[in-house]
Amino acid sequence: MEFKYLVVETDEEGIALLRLNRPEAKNALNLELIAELGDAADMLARDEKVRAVIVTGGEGDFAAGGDIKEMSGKYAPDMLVAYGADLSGFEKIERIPKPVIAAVNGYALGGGTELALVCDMIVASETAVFGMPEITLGIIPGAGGTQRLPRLIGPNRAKEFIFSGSFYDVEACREMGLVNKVVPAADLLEEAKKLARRCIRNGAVALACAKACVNEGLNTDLYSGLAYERKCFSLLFSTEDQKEGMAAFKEKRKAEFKGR
Ligand code: DAK
Repeated sequence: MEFKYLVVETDEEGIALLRLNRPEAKNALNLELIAELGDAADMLARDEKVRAVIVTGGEGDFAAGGDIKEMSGKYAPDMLVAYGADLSGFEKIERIPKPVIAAVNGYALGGGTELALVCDMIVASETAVFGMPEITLGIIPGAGGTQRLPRLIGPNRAKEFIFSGSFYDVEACREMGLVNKVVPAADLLEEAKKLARRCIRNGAVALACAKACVNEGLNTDLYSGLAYERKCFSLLFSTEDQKEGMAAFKEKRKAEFKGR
């Protein structure tokens, strides 16, 4: 699949790199780029060779947010139709049934922080800067920031983040629980890959179920979440990977998972 603003490559380990590539605008997320994210997410979700995904801006900025120049002249009806209909790029990334890691360098602002939030884990370089400056533009976060950020770091810290529109360095973000790991910029992609490898040595079906349980559970009450988890837990006993994992334990050897 050809993209205008993305570069997608999968290595021999099955780790796909989804790199935003609009450096002249600090990877600002225009409608076309957001739609491409959705198409890339569909493709990576379906591709059986892909076992984990790293979303990154590469050595440049992660993303400086939604495209302010594209949005500036619009009125509510335009936004309801164009942007309202197209949260899909973000949500499709969130729903890829495989581990998805954001590897963040430079600015991750507004929609950039929101894009990192639809990933399962965030590895950030020492120079990364996060923030939701939408309020300084007279708007609010519109791609999940007011919903996903408080679920991750708690409502009071999220309100400070959103109400102030301030920029935060990685140390502050680590303290508030926004990022999983802070690494030197030169090691960013390798560290993200290491984390991906630690996940994909496990079975793909169990990983997909674990991700679904956490994400579904965050959207529902405890007892519905527990019921969902119990069903997934039980269903995993119909997989070859469960038989292999438990046999390997008994035989004191390393499991060879097939994702079946
Ligand atoms: N939009 C458009 N262009 C941007 C941009 C942005 N968000 N950020 C940077 N650029 C462009 C700059 O205009 C400049 O272009 P030229 O002037 O060279 O043509 C180029 O990138 C380089 O930027 P700067 O010259 O400004 O570079 P600096 O190093 O001086 O500053 C900065 C970097 C990142 C601090 C600064 O550019 C900045 O403050 N950018 C805006 C950050 C921001 O306010 N972000 C929030 C945007 S609102 C939704 C989807 C998405 C969203 C909402 C809904 N749906 C699907 C429903 C998201 C909304 C937002 O994020």
